[in-house]
Amino acid sequence: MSQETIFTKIINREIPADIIYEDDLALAFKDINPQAPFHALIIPKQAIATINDVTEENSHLVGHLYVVAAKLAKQLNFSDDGYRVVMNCNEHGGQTVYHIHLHMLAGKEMGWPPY
Ligand code: IU
Repeated sequence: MSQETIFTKIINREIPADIIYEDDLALAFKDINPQAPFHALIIPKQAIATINDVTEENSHLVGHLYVVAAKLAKQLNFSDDGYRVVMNCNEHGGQTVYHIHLHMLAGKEMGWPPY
């Protein structure tokens, strides 16, 4: 399942976002409701609705999101202190936008468990 969401509009520059990274496969932008001093979303340009829709064919896109996270962490100097990446799935996971996105949170020590 892949439907157009507000993230497709961000990819197509139809609505504004604070974009911090882009390549052929992915885009990263600041979350409008940050939950940490640094909170960005890293998304594939191809719309994949949820983790349930990840397949052998599109899994390289998911792996690529982590490559982007590692690049951003290096660029922004979060690599050593650490950071959190998380992807929510469906209602119990807390997903609200049905275009997969890796939350990248940094700039403070996180708690665990996350509820
Ligand atoms: P979730 O894992 O699906 O709940 O995350 C959706 C995130 O998208 C959430 O943190 C929102 O603040 C964020 N977001 C955004 O950055 N820009 C938007 O236009 C919309 C949601 I709608």
